[in-house]
Amino acid sequence: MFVTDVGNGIQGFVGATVNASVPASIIIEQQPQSVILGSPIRPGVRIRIVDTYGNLVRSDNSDVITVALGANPGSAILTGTTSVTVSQGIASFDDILLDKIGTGYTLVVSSGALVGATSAQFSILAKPTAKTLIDFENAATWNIVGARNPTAKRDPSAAHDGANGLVDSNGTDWIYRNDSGTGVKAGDTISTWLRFSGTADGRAYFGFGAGSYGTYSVVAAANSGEFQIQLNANYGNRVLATVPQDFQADHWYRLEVVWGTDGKIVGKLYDRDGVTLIQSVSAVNRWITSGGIAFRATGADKHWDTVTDLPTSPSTLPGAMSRSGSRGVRHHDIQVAGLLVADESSKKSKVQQQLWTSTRDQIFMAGFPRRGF
Ligand SMILES: [Ca+2]
Ligand SMILES: [Ca+2]
Repeated sequence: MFVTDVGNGIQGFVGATVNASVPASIIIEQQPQSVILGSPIRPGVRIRIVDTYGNLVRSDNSDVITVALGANPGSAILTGTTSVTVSQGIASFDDILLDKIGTGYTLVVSSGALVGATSAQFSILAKPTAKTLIDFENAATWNIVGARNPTAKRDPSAAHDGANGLVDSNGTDWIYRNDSGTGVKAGDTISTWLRFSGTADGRAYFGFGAGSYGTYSVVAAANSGEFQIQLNANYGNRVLATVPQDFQADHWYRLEVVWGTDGKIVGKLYDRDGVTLIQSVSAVNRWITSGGIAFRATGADKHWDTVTDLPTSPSTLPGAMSRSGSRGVRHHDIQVAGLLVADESSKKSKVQQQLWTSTRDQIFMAGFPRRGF
């Protein structure tokens, strides 16, 4: 060590062996961090036993450290493993949990005659709550891509919650909304309800991050027995990931998308109870970071209802960044007054002939709905 004798003006290096003395006090090495209600405090609170000179007492394998609440503004109860025996002078509390939200909590660590310590302040934060983006209870304005008219309508037969849901019938039409209040972004968890009506055939596309440039989607592909994540750039089809999965008719499923800020996208298929996980599929892609909600259906009617969005951590998420425009696409987004025109089966073939203007580039025509509601 480098020593200075100030009085005599001498400096120099000397060899020294520092042997820790007896345990004297507890130091909090890893302070408690603010967490969301229900989560244990992570990383775990870590303490060290030091002697009167502040040296770690490595020889201490016996002192039992207890952690308790100090300041308790939320009248919380502390649970988890609150007493830990030190190992080489160190102890960690890895599963302690507070049961109430609050700001300005502190922890106090103690052990017999040792001088204890009080932690820095931390908070228990309210759980973010899922926000309903679309419930199909009221008329809304949708953009239509890929068809002159949408084959979709708002209808009580498709209600999972409330009085109405979306019946999306077979067609090349994608419908999407990206108006205020329907935006989602990387970092969010997005959910919706899906039912194959009558026959589990065709494909049901649930788009997220949708805009004029295209969308991502999770696809319940009953026709091929797959559950997929797709990148629908310009509303084309590119499979990013797929797993085998069969679907039942007249059976509600909940589709969930866990869209990571790192570009990892996990699509989850839950059973009709909304919590039993049936299947999941994941991919990594960073082409879109935010946008709206989209739907498409092929085959028999698909019923959709109740789109919710749960921000993972609202305070830490980056601001919304939308991909704007895209090259080589000549489509217009027509604002439909009201929700959507109803499909009339007799007109399907005629309407479909008016669709794709270019197969190679998948250039789209905008829809011109004749009526809305
Ligand atoms: Ca509804
Ligand atoms: Ca349709």
